Amino acid sequence: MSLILAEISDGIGTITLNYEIKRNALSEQLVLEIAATFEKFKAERVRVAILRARPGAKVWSAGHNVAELPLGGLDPLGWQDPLRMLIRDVEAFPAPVIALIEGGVWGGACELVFACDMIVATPEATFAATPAKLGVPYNATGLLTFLNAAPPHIAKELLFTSRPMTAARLERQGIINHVVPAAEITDFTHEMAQTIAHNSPLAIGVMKEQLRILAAAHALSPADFERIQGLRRVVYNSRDYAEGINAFKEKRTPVYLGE
Ligand code: YXS
Repeated sequence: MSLILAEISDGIGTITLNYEIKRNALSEQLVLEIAATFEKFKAERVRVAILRARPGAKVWSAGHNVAELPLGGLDPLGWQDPLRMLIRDVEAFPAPVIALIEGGVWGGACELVFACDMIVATPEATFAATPAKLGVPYNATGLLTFLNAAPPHIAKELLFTSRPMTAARLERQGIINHVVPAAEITDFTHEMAQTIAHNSPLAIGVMKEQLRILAAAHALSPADFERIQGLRRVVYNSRDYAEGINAFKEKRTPVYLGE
């Protein structure tokens, strides 16, 4: 059974997350299906991609599939992790990706939405970044996504509190492009996509890639790289990391001891 729906119409490709039973958790299978769809969209020279959940969704995505977060001293967000692959796919897709948001966006899905080129959300949509709640040592490129999308104090409030933020608050911060009522959001987003689709796809694709390169242009010394890896290893080898994952699986509140 496919975990997404995909369609192309008038040069606009739409991917609909369709894994409601697990609240559109970003499992490896779902991520691979999105990646394959992006390849199909590329072959069909799609000019805009829209990433959405089913209309009326209460949860847009519950984030990384917690059941796929490794224990036993493995990096939970390494290069080959499905969420990391999905973020890179969105950033590398040669046309704008618009996130159409209804419902709650959680954890790694919050980063996924922030990595999209534009965000259109309903007033009821909420956004929560959850590494702190789960005890996960988020990775450097993931944190850079937050830092490139949000003012540092807002990024830190999202990351340190794990509390959902409203679409209105994020729109005031310039993170969300438009807040649109649910009844109008599909047409609104398609109208914006059609405007883009009538412009030069070459110019847009090259500007998108330049903006990606510029946003990622940070000098990091080998010593800094090794320090980051060492700091993260302490966390994913910690009792707290295992506690966060196990508490989620046991549907209880985690107790963090800072070790
Ligand atoms: O118990 P069953 O088998 O029915 O499955 C339940 C949930 O276990 C499952 N599910 C998930 N499975 C894997 N990974 C997930 N992230 C996940 N979220 C949910 O889906 C079934 C229905 O869930 P339920 O009963 O809780 O639905 P609900 O409608 O009452 O509540 C919806 C949510 C989204 C509020 C609730 O499911 C929830 O709080 N989910 C976890 C949100 C979250 O903390 N996500 C962060 C995942 S970790 C991540 O993204 C990064 C690694 S990080 O943390 O670093 O950002």
